[in-house]
Amino acid sequence: MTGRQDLNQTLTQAATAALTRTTCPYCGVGCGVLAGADGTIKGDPEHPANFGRLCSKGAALGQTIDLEGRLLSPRIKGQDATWDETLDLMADKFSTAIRDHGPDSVAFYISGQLLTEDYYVANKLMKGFIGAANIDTNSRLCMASSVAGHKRAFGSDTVPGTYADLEEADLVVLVGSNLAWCHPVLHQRIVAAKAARPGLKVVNIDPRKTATTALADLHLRIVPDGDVALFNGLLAHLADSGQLDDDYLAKHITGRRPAVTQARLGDPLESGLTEAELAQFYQLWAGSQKVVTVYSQGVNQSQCGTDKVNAILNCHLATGRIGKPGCGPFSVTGQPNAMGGREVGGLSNMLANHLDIENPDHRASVQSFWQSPTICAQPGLKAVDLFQACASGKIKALWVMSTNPAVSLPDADGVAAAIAKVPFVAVSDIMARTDTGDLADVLLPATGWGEKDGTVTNSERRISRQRAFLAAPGAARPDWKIICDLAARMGWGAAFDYASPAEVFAEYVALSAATADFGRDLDLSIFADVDYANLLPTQWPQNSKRFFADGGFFHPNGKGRMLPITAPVPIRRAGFNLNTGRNRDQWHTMTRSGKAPRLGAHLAEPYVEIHPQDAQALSLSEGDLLALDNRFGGAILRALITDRSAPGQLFAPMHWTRQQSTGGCINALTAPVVDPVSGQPASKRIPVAAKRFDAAWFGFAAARAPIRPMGAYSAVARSLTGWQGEFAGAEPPDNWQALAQDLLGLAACEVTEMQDPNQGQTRLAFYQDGTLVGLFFASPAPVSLARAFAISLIGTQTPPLAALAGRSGADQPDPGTTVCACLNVGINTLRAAIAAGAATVETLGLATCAGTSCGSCKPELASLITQHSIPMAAE
Ligand SMILES: Nc1nc2c(c(=O)[nH]1)N[C@H]1C(S)=C(S)[C@@H](COP(=O)(O)OP(=O)(O)OC[C@H]3O[C@@H](n4cnc5c(=O)[nH]c(N)nc54)[C@H](O)[C@@H]3O)O[C@H]1N2
Ligand SMILES: Nc1nc2c(c(=O)[nH]1)N[C@H]1C(S)=C(S)[C@@H](COP(=O)(O)OP(=O)(O)OC[C@H]3O[C@@H](n4cnc5c(=O)[nH]c(N)nc54)[C@H](O)[C@@H]3O)O[C@H]1N2
Ligand code: SF4
Ligand SMILES: [Mo]
Repeated sequence: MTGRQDLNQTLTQAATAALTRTTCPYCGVGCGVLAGADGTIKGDPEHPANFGRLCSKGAALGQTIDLEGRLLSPRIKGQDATWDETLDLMADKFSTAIRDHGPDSVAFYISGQLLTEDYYVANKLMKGFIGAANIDTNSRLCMASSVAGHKRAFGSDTVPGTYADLEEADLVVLVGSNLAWCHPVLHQRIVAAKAARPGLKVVNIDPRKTATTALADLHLRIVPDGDVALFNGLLAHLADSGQLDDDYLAKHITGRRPAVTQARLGDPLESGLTEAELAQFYQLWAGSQKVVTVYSQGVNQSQCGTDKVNAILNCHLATGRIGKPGCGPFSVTGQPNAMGGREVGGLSNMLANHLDIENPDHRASVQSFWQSPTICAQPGLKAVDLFQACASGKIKALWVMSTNPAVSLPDADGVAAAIAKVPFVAVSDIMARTDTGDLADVLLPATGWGEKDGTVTNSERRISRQRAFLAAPGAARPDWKIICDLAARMGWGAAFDYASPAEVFAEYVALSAATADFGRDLDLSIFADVDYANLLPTQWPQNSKRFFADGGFFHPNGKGRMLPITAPVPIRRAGFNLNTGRNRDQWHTMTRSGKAPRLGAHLAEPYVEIHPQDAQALSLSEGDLLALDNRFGGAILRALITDRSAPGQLFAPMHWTRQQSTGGCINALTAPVVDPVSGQPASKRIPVAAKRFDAAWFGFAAARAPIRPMGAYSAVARSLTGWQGEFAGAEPPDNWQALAQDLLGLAACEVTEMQDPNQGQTRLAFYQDGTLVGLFFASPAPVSLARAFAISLIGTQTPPLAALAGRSGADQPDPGTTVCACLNVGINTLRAAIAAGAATVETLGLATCAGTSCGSCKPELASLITQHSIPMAAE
């Protein structure tokens, strides 16, 4: 660990020895974690989300809390500055823009990774004091369609489900969700429930086979956006076969007739499924009293995302399968505080505490509670429009907090250019270098996970505490504090004079009490006078209360609404469709998870899955690179030839940025096309052209010091001994040694070079004082090499001949690419154990220990056993 150890010497022995009860900062499952300043991380056995379990990302948190790469001081134009200088400058820029161009000329773009307290004050500052609503969040890219769908059906953004419902259900339908990789602990809860009660059936609806598919009794490989046709078909079937709940419908629901009529007009075969598959699904659904439909980005991130949500909700409303144990639609949230951000009103079309901007009574009530000089009168710009307003010069001052839009928004290169055009840009982050931070005038160092205090709300409306167990490093401040410090300089100190996040939370709870007369779902009375320091994970409105089992919807008439939904016209066009999503062991733009070598070891390179037929048509072999492009931009990715997606369908992860790669940033290709209702970008359906990248050479490097991404194709990652990198170029360099030294940042060192003229291979070993500090292998074909072995030599005194052999001796078998990240078990070790007779995940675990810690790799162990090839970009 860099720096942190020195810092911690100042902490008392007792403080470092004790474990702090906190919450994981990654996904919306919201697992309880016991954490120590020495990097100890354990699952909290008492947390009701995980009961002690953690996934690979949670388990590796201890590897991400070092200070390497951290932003430790405010910076103005790249120079360290004091907080006073920085905040004065910011206040001046924001106040001047507001004075000269009006409150709509400034914007905040924030994040579902902020804590509720940070989110609450950011929203209060923009909507109540600046007086505009140009505050949007990355939840626009994530949950907006669910929010809009809930509001249309329920009259409020209410998630009625609980995790226990998944265990109690007869049927769990996973739509557009790779739960095994993205909500692993929730997935494991279903796995355990299914093992205990094999009658529990699982259906997976996804155009692609994923790790989640392994659990499913039925995989429905629909065409992209085939969801509406499918759920409309289901509704029509349920209606036609007399399976609707007439009593529930009569008492609690409006819109039955038009919804059913519209559903009957659709053609379920447009889902891309066969009659037999449809019949099987309908029968399972109709025959299961307890059905939970879990849905995620395959639903939300679509041009018809909100309609998909309502097509699903229609089926649950029509059958009364909602709000009862084991029943309900369940939109699982992505980020740790996606739900909390929605609660405080962090989106540009919400006010605060689930109140509406458009409602004058709501506005007046919030303004009077805040005693604010103004209140926004209309919704602000949604994320994609907000960055277009940056490009057009309308936004004069922009503040980005805890998100990386230059990577994660569609048309990422266009967004980067738009940010660069804004006259004044401030970025709050924990890291010194991000693709967005690189474009900022001012960088504000925030305290990160483990250093900050506050609350988060998980997918099942459970509010848990994040607690600090590390001192704030350098000059870093908590986000809520930075926001309040700026508000004070803009003249609103009294309204932002909080001594602690506990005071912010208390105000948030008090606002919900003050606006209780509006009868919204968000009732936080259970948190009034709560002991914040010792707050236990608690669901609102009451731990056991259920929404909607007996009606009680939030439309003015108290009823829920079914909506007539029309399936989109199927698009048939030439060329490839690029689908995007996530990897098991990386988190978004990798600023944190990318620091953990054992996480990087799972999939160390940006890759694209392509069907064997398409690969053949493009003359692609395993290990080749594929160049994608369209009118927005281009990407170069390692081809992973697999039948997981259908021909014509490609899949690439969203994680790689310009910091770790050239050519890996996938959103360079995404069109800024959004769902018209929610404004959520359609990140899963990108038309691209694809062709083989004609590389003159491929390279692999391992080094002790950071490796720089450069050239036509490169991808760098942390390794167990330092760094590793993959490269390719269209032209061979004049001088391999100079190129390698440049890539590896090595000036003074001894070099050994080996040439294999027959195969055109070049191998270089770099030494400093007899220690191997860098290895570089280049070849005209994809480099075939035991990478884990090469990496293991860095930092040792291995002589050049052995180091450049490129494979291990018989006494040191090469473990191969990591599959089990927790216990560092490689693919070769697993294959050997399988060859020796390990025929189940359990016996493989006994033989190799793989899968016996967090269990996130179990689906891959199973697929290795069933002879499926494993998704390794580079083995
Ligand atoms: N490991 C890991 N876990 C994470 C995250 C992470 O970065 N890494 N991020 C978190 C966040 S913020 C989020 S939002 C969640 C996202 O969690 P998920 O939504 O589960 O993840 P994705 O991989 O984005 O997309 C899920 C699936 O949607 C499918 N899909 C694409 N198009 C369609 C379609 O038209 N219909 C259907 N039915 N499916 C389709 C894709 O093939 C993909 O398998 O994960 C959270 N958890
Ligand atoms: N193509 C494609 N694009 C997508 C998606 C997809 O599926 N496909 N998914 C979308 C979704 S669902 C999401 S949620 C987004 C996520 O996209 P982003 O939000 O852009 O991704 P992150 O890497 O999580 O960015 C968080 C940033 O906050 C910083 N940070 C961490 N902790 C703190 C803190 O405590 N305070 C501050 N101030 N900063 C902190 C991190 O270093 C990092 O730079 O991506 C979206 N983009
Ligand atoms: S499932 Fe994994 S990433 Fe999600 S909260 Fe739990 S430990 Fe963290
Ligand atoms: Mo997300």
